[in-house]
Amino acid sequence: MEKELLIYIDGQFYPKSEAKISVYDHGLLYGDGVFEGIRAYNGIVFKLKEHLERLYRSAHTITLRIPLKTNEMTRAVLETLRKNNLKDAYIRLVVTRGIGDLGLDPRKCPKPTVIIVTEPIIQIYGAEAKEKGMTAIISWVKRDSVDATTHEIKSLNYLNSILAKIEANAAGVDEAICLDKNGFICEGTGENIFIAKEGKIATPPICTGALAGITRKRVMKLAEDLGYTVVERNITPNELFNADEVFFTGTAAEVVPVTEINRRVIGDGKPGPVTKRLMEEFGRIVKDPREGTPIS
Ligand code: PXG
Repeated sequence: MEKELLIYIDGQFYPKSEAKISVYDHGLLYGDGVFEGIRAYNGIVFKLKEHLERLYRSAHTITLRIPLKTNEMTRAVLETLRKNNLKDAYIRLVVTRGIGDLGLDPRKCPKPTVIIVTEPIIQIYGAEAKEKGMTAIISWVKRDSVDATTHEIKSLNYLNSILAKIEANAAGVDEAICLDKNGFICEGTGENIFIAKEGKIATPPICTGALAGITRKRVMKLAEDLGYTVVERNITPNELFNADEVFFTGTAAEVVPVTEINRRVIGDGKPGPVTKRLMEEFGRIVKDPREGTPIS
């Protein structure tokens, strides 16, 4: 039998089949916790520092005191990867409020639960999506406005995104795009969104309730370095339908073209030159040791 993956829970390692937490954990009972989805490429954890900074910011806002200092958390992540002999991996780091009673008062939860799951990369967005582009709908599910359930905080409350994903599934398309309360474009269910029009790139601001994506930030910088103009501004559905190109960015998605939205063809229906260039360059960046933290 193949050796089971080991999961880190509160400083101990457990085989995947035995990695369990209490039903009284407020992460389960109330979605009271924060998380990060991180990736390692070729022995380098891409933007680990930035992911940990965001994790601690999310935790700070919900007054969750993570029991490890950032350098200890870094070590725990790297140790989990080493124990599992992973060089290319998906890393899920979860910190919950911990075990309490059935009431929602976080003061009843003295000790946060820290979980680190690492797995080999499964191609979530396969080669086909990258070559042909993804299909999407704008869903009726509006992104929660800026509060603890928006993605401004990367919390364990993902129902907003999950509802939108259900709509995408029902419509038989790959992904859903959420609007903000004013009807402007916000983001995908687990990706940020960009448009390119006449060589200029735009992406919605974080105040629409979008996550301050780490891939988003890196791709904005990359595009600027390549000579493109990049602006954060409100984008309407009409502009999205009429963009030359639309693409998503995210840890799982990397850079991926969107070629059809609500049955409207985007541009000429094929991944465009700006998207292709960014996909290519981003593929190089993730393997650059300067962009992350080495596992060993
Ligand atoms: N928006 C939302 C709501 C997200 O959850 C992103 C944007 C992209 O952010 P990053 O920092 O990854 O560039 C996310 C990230 C998954 C999965 O399994 C989702 C995310 C990350 C990793 C995996 O669907 N969300």
